[in-house]
Amino acid sequence: MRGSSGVALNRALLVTLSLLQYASESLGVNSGVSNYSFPDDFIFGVASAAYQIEGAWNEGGKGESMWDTYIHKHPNYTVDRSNADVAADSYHRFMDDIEMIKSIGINYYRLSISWPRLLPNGMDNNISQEGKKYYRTLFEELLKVNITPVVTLFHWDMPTPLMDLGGWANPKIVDYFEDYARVVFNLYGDIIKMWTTINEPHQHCYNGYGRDHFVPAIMSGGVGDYLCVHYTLLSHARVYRMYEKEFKPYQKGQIAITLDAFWADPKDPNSPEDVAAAEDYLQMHLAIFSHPIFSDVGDYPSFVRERINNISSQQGFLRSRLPYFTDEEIKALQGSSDFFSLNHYTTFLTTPSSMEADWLVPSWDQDTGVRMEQNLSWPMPGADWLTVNPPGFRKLINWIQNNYSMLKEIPIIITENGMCDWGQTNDYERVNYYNDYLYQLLLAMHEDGCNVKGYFSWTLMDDFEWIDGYSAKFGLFKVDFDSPERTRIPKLSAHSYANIARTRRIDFDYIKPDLRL
Ligand code: GBH
Repeated sequence: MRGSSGVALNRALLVTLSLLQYASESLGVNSGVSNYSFPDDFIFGVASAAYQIEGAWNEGGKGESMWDTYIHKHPNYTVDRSNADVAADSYHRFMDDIEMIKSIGINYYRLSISWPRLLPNGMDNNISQEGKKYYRTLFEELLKVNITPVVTLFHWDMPTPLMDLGGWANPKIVDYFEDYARVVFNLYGDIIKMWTTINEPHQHCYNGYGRDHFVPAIMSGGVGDYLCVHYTLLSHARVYRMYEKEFKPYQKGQIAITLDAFWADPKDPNSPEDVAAAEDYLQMHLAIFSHPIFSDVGDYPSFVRERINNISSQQGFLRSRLPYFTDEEIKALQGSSDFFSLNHYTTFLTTPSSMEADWLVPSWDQDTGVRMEQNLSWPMPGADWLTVNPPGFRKLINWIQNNYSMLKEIPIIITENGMCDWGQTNDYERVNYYNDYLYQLLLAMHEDGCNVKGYFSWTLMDDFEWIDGYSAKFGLFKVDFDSPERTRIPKLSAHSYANIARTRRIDFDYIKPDLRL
């Protein structure tokens, strides 16, 4: 008892100290109200994902997703041995969620449809009536209070029967995803005008197919992960073209793919090798997705193609581990996004490395050849992968804007940005995170001319954070996961984010460090 409260006290002290240090650092740079403002038509939203909040895993005729099946079979998979059977119970409490969004004056909500809740077997011959009704009601209730839903078709909860057939590594998934999307557009396209197809294929393929940090945890490094890359891209293109032909002419919506990227800074900015490593990382992990869609030439970047072909051949493969697109597929992919939907959280430092102890051979990591490190002088408020480095956000947006001339015509929309901590409602660090990241976004827009039209905070409320279970808290609202009601309480950051959306400016002094809820 005594021991553990000592630990708790130490941690509290540490947290307070680092908080004070961070507060003074960031106040030193920014105080008062930002001179730049967000235009009136700039979109401010909040984001969530079905599996992370809905719960009701076996209710209303829902089929299992691969996460349900996998965690039930491997209860120790998540760090806190939790699962998402109930999560924030949003399946039953979505009216509370809507009330929360309304209470902070936000009028865009990015959320996802659970594929197996709508199509219990993943296929279009069996549509769940309850599932169908649930999303209709949810979308209509949002619209009633002037909140525009932005809907993601796939945020990682693959129907188990389709995962059993290989999920995104199975070429037939392109057809099945198209069938699912067509059902969705038919059901909801009359009221939903902003869609994203697939959330963060990079995280999903790299961690889920190439490693075991995400379900399906296949560990097919350098093979299964690239199959996933290939068929998520083709599935996206298929759905984009289908929507364009069958629905867009009268539904008039917009549709994009959601890509994520860390920013990569050279560990030593004076070392040409470190500088090259940062660019290699961005090519191998972001451009592998963005180049086929947003570049003028299309296809995988030649750097990525050559790198993977060469290493494949050195390893004795007669065939490259990275599949090839046909000319027709290259064309279908090019320009297949009405906006650049970007998720961003953090920055890593890069140095070149041909081999790390924990890299599989073959693997995406080994093909990339870059060692990723944390800058320990940046705050790390909650997870070992998330350090706070606001300028990385501006650099990433610039990198994207400058690499793809198409982005002069179509905007970038930030569909996720946020940070995790231990869940305190007095989340002064999150207040600073949003202030500082949004300030860098203002600089990217006003000083660098980047074409950014919207921003969604990740996330509305604490949720099931995949392998981190409920241990990592990202919410603007705290959720009490011990109460049957899953009580939701606003954190300081909910107030300060609301103030930014309302005033269109950042008031760095709006929430004082000594303020307590
Ligand atoms: C996003 O992923 C997701 O879209 C969202 O669902 C998620 O809740 C949110 O961010 C917060 O994580 O390599 O083992 O350390 C961002 C990707 C997912 C990257 C977790 C870091 C840590 C896994 N992040 N990942 S590990």
